[in-house]
Amino acid sequence: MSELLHTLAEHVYTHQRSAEEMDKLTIEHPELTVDDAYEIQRLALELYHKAGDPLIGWKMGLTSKAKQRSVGVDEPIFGRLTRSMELHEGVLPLAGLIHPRVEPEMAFVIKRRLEGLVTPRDVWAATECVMPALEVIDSRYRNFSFTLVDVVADNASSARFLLADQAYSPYHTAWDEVGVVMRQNGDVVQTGAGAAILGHPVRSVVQLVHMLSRHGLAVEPGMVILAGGITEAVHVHPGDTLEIDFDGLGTLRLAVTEA
Ligand code: OOG
Ligand code: MG
Repeated sequence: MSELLHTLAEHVYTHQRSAEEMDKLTIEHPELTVDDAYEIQRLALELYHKAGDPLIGWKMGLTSKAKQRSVGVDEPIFGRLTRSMELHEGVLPLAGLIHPRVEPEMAFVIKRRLEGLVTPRDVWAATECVMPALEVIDSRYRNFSFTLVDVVADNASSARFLLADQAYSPYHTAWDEVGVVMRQNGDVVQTGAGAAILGHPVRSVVQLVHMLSRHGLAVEPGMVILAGGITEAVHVHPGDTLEIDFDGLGTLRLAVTEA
């Protein structure tokens, strides 16, 4: 089994790097479990690490019922963020991506190690700041279609992310009540509120830490956590401009370019 998981991890890594679509792993390997899928995710990320692209954080995915329904999966998942996934300006070159989608997120930056059965107050005490953010997801599976096992093995569709320049104290506002409006080329395409993330984004961080603990993992100081999409993700095309307005907290802009 462990040899198969290594082989599949290399397969997934190759497609993540080449941006070529692949078939669902579960077509050929229906026997794979969710734990196998997290092991494939871990092994693929070892390959990123060997290529000089270290882990800098974690993401939660499928944290709202709407998102779970839209992809046909009924539980939250976690993925790994590496250094090369972070955008440092509001420009998204499509080179290296297959069929990207963009979604509004909230990011937590953690200053103290978090592990085990933490509570929301442990998370607040360990949070340096919270920032508006966006995530670019890009499933490596044909037609963006997958099962729970497939999407976990493909690192929860992680591709790119952008954090706002402005960081806020965790106590700055009620994060669940922050309204978000996403415009694409001037048209409103999605609206939502922080509460879409498991009722309150802090709950997503709590759940992440619980899930990591089951795998013997922890959130280390300095790491960034994307708490989950606040709305459905929208397809983007070359020439698009996206504006994501976080009520009272600023606007994130993204220009989509060919290369
Ligand atoms: C899985 C990743 C979802 C989120 O925030 O819900 C995600 C997918 O829909 O491809 O990043
Ligand atoms: Mg996301």
